[in-house]
Amino acid sequence: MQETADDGATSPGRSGTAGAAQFSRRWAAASGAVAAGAALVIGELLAGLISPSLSPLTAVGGALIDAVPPGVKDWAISLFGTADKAVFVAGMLLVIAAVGALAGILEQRRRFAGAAVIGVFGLVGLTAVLTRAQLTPAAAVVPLVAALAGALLLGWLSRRLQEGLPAGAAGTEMSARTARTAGRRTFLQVLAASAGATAVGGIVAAVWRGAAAGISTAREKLTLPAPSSEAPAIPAGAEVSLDGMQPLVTPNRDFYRIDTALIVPSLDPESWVLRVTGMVEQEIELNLADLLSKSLIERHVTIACVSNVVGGDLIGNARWLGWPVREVLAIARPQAGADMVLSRSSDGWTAGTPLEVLTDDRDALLAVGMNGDPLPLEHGFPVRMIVPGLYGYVSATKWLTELRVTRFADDVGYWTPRGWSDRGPIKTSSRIDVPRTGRRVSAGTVMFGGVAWAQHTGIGKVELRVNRGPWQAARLAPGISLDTWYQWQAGIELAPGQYEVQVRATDLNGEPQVEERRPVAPDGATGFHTIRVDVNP
Ligand SMILES: Nc1nc2c(c(=O)[nH]1)N[C@H]1C(S)=C(S)[C@@H](COP(=O)(O)O)O[C@H]1N2
Ligand SMILES: [Mo]
Repeated sequence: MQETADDGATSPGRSGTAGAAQFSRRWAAASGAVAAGAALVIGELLAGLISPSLSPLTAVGGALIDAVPPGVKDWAISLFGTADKAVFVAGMLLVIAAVGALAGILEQRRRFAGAAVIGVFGLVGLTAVLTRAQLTPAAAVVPLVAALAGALLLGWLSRRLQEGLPAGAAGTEMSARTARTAGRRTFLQVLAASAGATAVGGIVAAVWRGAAAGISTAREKLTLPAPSSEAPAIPAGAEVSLDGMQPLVTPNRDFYRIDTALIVPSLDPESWVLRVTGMVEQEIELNLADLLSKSLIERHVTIACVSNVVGGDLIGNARWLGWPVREVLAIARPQAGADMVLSRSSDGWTAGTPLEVLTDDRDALLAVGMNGDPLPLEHGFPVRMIVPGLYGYVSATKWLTELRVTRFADDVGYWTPRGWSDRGPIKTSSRIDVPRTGRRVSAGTVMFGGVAWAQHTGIGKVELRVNRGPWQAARLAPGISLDTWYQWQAGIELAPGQYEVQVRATDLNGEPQVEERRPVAPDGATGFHTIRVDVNP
């Protein structure tokens, strides 16, 4: 290949120019490959944290696999057997390294040219992510952040490299040479450190993502049995048709996620066991096959987070498939004096649930299914608890591994010593979803809509008031069950002007929700959801 004039050869006649050019091109390519690799690794690690079921690499890989004609796939499988995926991923990594090397060389020629190539690389990742079924906002952020990080690293490496080149060091011949030597040394050190960090990060990402991928595959292969008792049918009219309402049953991918897990636990369904221990006559060990062979029931239950502020969205409604907790406890036979079940997850997180809530007639479940699918990894695969009427922090243990029958006097759940109450019944509450606060609407009959919940008691009525005037009844849609939220709507005549609108729910025992505004700690927020509406003439 011919040396080009602008490649480190800006001072013709200076000795060592050709050598510097070669030094430059080779190390520019290396810088680019390292920067692209770093972007990839950052993307995979970040995805592991905020978007476990969809990373840029798996998205691009998935999109490519979907795009490849079936014949080619069969050919690849016949050629590489079960190693086809490994070969495919290795091929993708080679292409990424080659594109990175090119970006490195371009960046040396013209500042930002290589960064632009890495940007395009990020856009390819983003496009792939946007086409995948598991798409979430977090998943779309990952390729952008990764590409930005890669581009910054490339720019930085490339500037360090420049400082090691003849043109980069001015001054007398001697001092320039010393500066160049120092510059090269710095560059090589920085490059080696980046490459090392990328390699270590890559190994971590590969092991971690590999485990998650294996569990994802196991999850996809799992077929859940049909329930012996189906969820009650959703009554006609339960879902209010008003633009801007949330779906009555929350799709899995839109379901709020709250947990302390930095890394989503990957539990192998093959080796998963649940132990029932503590104050019981009979300790029990149960694997997933045992659990799936029981007669499972399916129920709609609305779960909520104690940290949900008034008007907040840390609440969701799903159809859960599982085995009633009371049945496993009936086999274990709790001893007299026990009043709490401390459920523990694989990562050590715990929740303390009153024993009576797990043994009464409500359908507290060892849940394996969510809206017809096995639990998503981030929602507790393979098994979690779902308890109607209690906040998640005292009941909804994900990645469940142990039920320890004990006493409130002897044990505490994870959040109790951290400023939260040991009991967490969900407080009756309501929310206005339509119109959104601050929204402009037209004068006349303004349509309002939203949800109200009082799990396991049920909602009796929902009312609205305008500018603290008299309460007016909203039309309450039929609920799916006492354990779910109810939708409501109301049309209110409003002349042009600005209004404050509030909502209040009353449960089926006639108990209205608490008016006093209280924060989420220690046992759940109270107060009326209040919105501002601007009515146009
Ligand atoms: N293992 C584990 N389970 C957990 C938690 C947790 O931090 N770790 N958080 C709980 C809390 S506070 C809530 S509100 C619910 C949320 O469940 P979701 O993420 O499926 O919506 O999970 C509960 N189960
Ligand atoms: Mo929560």
